[in-house]
Amino acid sequence: MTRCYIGLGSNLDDPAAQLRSALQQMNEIPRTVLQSCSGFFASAPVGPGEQPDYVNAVASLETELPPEALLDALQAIENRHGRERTLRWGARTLDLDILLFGNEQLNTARLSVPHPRMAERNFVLEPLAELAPDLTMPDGTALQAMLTRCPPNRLHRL
Ligand code: 5RY
Ligand code: CA
Ligand code: CA
Repeated sequence: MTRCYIGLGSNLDDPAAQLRSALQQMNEIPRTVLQSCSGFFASAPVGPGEQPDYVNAVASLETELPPEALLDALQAIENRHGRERTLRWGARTLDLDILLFGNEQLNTARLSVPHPRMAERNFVLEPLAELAPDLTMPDGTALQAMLTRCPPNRLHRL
Protein backbone atom coordinates (compact mmCIF):
# COMPACT_ATOMS: atom_id res chain seq x y z
CA MET A 1 0.00 0.00 0.00
CA THR A 2 1.18 3.48 -0.80
CA ARG A 3 0.11 6.59 1.09
CA CYS A 4 -0.85 9.39 -1.29
CA TYR A 5 -1.92 12.97 -0.82
CA ILE A 6 -4.40 14.46 -3.27
CA GLY A 7 -5.10 18.18 -3.69
CA LEU A 8 -8.74 19.05 -4.35
CA GLY A 9 -9.92 22.35 -5.81
CA SER A 10 -13.09 23.82 -7.28
CA ASN A 11 -14.41 27.27 -8.07
CA LEU A 12 -17.58 26.55 -10.07
CA ASP A 13 -21.05 25.11 -9.41
CA ASP A 14 -21.12 24.85 -5.59
CA PRO A 15 -17.42 24.15 -4.94
CA ALA A 16 -17.89 22.57 -1.49
CA ALA A 17 -20.46 20.13 -2.89
CA GLN A 18 -18.04 19.26 -5.73
CA LEU A 19 -15.38 18.39 -3.14
CA ARG A 20 -17.75 16.30 -1.00
CA SER A 21 -18.86 14.33 -4.05
CA ALA A 22 -15.26 13.87 -5.21
CA LEU A 23 -14.29 12.46 -1.79
CA GLN A 24 -17.07 9.86 -1.98
CA GLN A 25 -15.97 8.85 -5.46
CA MET A 26 -12.30 8.68 -4.47
CA ASN A 27 -13.27 6.18 -1.80
CA GLU A 28 -14.76 4.00 -4.57
CA ILE A 29 -11.55 3.78 -6.63
CA PRO A 30 -10.51 0.11 -6.79
CA ARG A 31 -7.72 -1.03 -4.41
CA THR A 32 -7.86 2.38 -2.75
CA VAL A 33 -9.09 3.56 0.64
CA LEU A 34 -9.73 7.17 1.57
CA GLN A 35 -8.04 7.80 4.93
CA SER A 36 -8.83 11.39 5.83
CA CYS A 37 -9.47 14.85 4.50
CA SER A 38 -8.40 18.27 5.76
CA GLY A 39 -10.92 20.99 6.42
CA PHE A 40 -12.20 22.95 3.46
CA PHE A 41 -10.52 26.31 2.84
CA ALA A 42 -11.75 29.26 0.81
CA SER A 43 -8.85 30.78 -1.13
CA ALA A 44 -8.36 33.69 -3.48
CA PRO A 45 -7.71 32.57 -7.05
CA VAL A 46 -4.03 32.51 -8.05
CA GLY A 47 -3.01 32.77 -11.68
CA PRO A 48 -4.03 34.71 -14.75
CA GLY A 49 -7.41 36.32 -15.32
CA GLU A 50 -10.39 36.89 -13.06
CA GLN A 51 -12.26 33.96 -11.63
CA PRO A 52 -14.28 33.07 -8.54
CA ASP A 53 -12.66 32.13 -5.23
CA TYR A 54 -11.72 28.49 -4.79
CA VAL A 55 -12.52 25.90 -2.20
CA ASN A 56 -9.40 23.78 -1.60
CA ALA A 57 -8.65 20.73 0.56
CA VAL A 58 -6.17 17.84 0.74
CA ALA A 59 -7.11 14.18 1.20
CA SER A 60 -4.93 11.23 2.09
CA LEU A 61 -5.50 7.78 0.68
CA GLU A 62 -3.86 4.39 0.66
CA THR A 63 -3.67 2.68 -2.70
CA GLU A 64 -2.32 -0.46 -4.30
CA LEU A 65 -2.64 1.10 -7.76
CA PRO A 66 0.39 2.27 -9.71
CA PRO A 67 0.60 6.06 -10.06
CA GLU A 68 -0.72 6.32 -13.63
CA ALA A 69 -3.72 4.11 -12.84
CA LEU A 70 -4.52 6.36 -9.89
CA LEU A 71 -4.21 9.37 -12.22
CA ASP A 72 -6.64 7.72 -14.68
CA ALA A 73 -9.15 7.17 -11.87
CA LEU A 74 -8.82 10.78 -10.65
CA GLN A 75 -9.24 12.18 -14.16
CA ALA A 76 -12.36 10.04 -14.63
CA ILE A 77 -13.78 11.64 -11.46
CA GLU A 78 -12.91 15.13 -12.78
CA ASN A 79 -14.68 14.29 -16.03
CA ARG A 80 -17.78 13.02 -14.20
CA HIS A 81 -17.91 16.41 -12.47
CA GLY A 82 -18.18 18.17 -15.80
CA ARG A 83 -14.57 19.35 -15.95
CA GLU A 84 -13.97 21.25 -19.17
CA ARG A 85 -10.42 21.60 -20.38
CA THR A 86 -10.56 24.84 -22.30
CA LEU A 87 -8.28 27.49 -20.82
CA ARG A 88 -5.19 26.32 -18.96
CA TRP A 89 -5.57 27.55 -15.38
CA GLY A 90 -9.19 28.58 -16.01
CA ALA A 91 -12.08 28.18 -13.59
CA ARG A 92 -13.02 24.52 -13.04
CA THR A 93 -15.68 22.39 -11.41
CA LEU A 94 -13.09 19.99 -10.02
CA ASP A 95 -9.32 19.61 -10.00
CA LEU A 96 -7.68 16.59 -8.40
CA ASP A 97 -3.87 16.64 -8.24
CA ILE A 98 -1.57 13.89 -7.01
CA LEU A 99 0.67 15.88 -4.63
CA LEU A 100 2.66 12.98 -3.21
CA PHE A 101 2.78 9.27 -4.02
CA GLY A 102 4.60 7.63 -1.12
CA ASN A 103 8.22 8.71 -1.24
CA GLU A 104 8.37 8.40 -5.01
CA GLN A 105 9.71 10.99 -7.43
CA LEU A 106 8.15 10.59 -10.87
CA ASN A 107 8.57 12.53 -14.09
CA THR A 108 6.66 11.01 -16.97
CA ALA A 109 4.82 12.70 -19.84
CA ARG A 110 1.60 12.63 -17.78
CA LEU A 111 2.72 12.92 -14.22
CA SER A 112 5.23 14.85 -12.12
CA VAL A 113 5.30 13.88 -8.45
CA PRO A 114 5.77 15.55 -6.01
CA HIS A 115 3.56 18.18 -7.61
CA PRO A 116 6.13 20.60 -9.06
CA ARG A 117 4.40 23.79 -7.89
CA MET A 118 3.08 22.80 -4.48
CA ALA A 119 5.83 24.76 -2.67
CA GLU A 120 4.36 28.03 -4.00
CA ARG A 121 0.74 27.28 -3.10
CA ASN A 122 -0.45 27.86 0.42
CA PHE A 123 -3.88 26.50 -0.58
CA VAL A 124 -2.06 23.16 -0.91
CA LEU A 125 0.50 23.42 1.91
CA GLU A 126 -1.88 24.60 4.67
CA PRO A 127 -4.43 21.79 4.29
CA LEU A 128 -1.62 19.27 3.82
CA ALA A 129 0.00 20.46 7.06
CA GLU A 130 -3.30 19.95 8.85
CA LEU A 131 -3.28 16.27 7.82
CA ALA A 132 0.45 15.62 8.17
CA PRO A 133 2.30 18.38 10.04
CA ASP A 134 5.52 16.34 10.28
CA LEU A 135 5.65 15.37 6.60
CA THR A 136 8.96 15.39 4.73
CA MET A 137 9.25 15.50 0.93
CA PRO A 138 11.09 12.71 -0.94
CA ASP A 139 14.08 15.10 -1.28
CA GLY A 140 14.21 15.61 2.49
CA THR A 141 12.60 19.06 2.62
CA ALA A 142 10.32 19.48 5.63
CA LEU A 143 6.77 20.59 4.90
CA GLN A 144 7.09 23.14 7.74
CA ALA A 145 10.09 24.74 5.98
CA MET A 146 8.10 24.98 2.75
CA LEU A 147 5.27 26.67 4.64
CA THR A 148 7.49 29.40 6.06
CA ARG A 149 8.83 30.16 2.54
CA CYS A 150 5.46 30.03 0.77
CA PRO A 151 4.04 33.34 -0.51
CA PRO A 152 0.95 34.23 1.50
CA ASN A 153 -2.46 34.18 -0.16
CA ARG A 154 -5.88 34.93 1.32
CA LEU A 155 -7.02 31.62 2.78
CA HIS A 156 -9.60 30.86 5.43
CA ARG A 157 -11.15 27.75 6.83
CA LEU A 158 -14.80 27.20 5.99
C1 5RY B 1 0.46 31.20 -10.18
C2 5RY B 1 -0.82 29.90 -11.80
C3 5RY B 1 -1.72 28.88 -12.07
C4 5RY B 1 -0.97 29.38 -9.45
C5 5RY B 1 -0.45 30.15 -10.48
C6 5RY B 1 -2.24 28.12 -11.08
C7 5RY B 1 -6.14 27.09 -8.00
C8 5RY B 1 -1.87 28.39 -9.78
C9 5RY B 1 -5.88 28.47 -8.04
C10 5RY B 1 -6.64 26.54 -6.77
C11 5RY B 1 -6.56 28.77 -5.85
C12 5RY B 1 -5.42 27.59 -9.94
C13 5RY B 1 -3.18 26.99 -11.39
N1 5RY B 1 1.19 32.06 -9.90
N2 5RY B 1 -6.09 29.30 -6.99
N3 5RY B 1 -5.41 28.75 -9.27
N4 5RY B 1 -6.82 27.42 -5.74
N5 5RY B 1 -5.83 26.55 -9.18
N6 5RY B 1 -6.77 29.55 -4.79
O1 5RY B 1 -6.89 25.33 -6.63
F1 5RY B 1 -2.42 27.67 -8.81
S1 5RY B 1 -4.89 27.49 -11.58
CA1 CA C 1 -4.71 19.43 -12.08
CA1 CA D 1 -4.26 22.22 -9.32
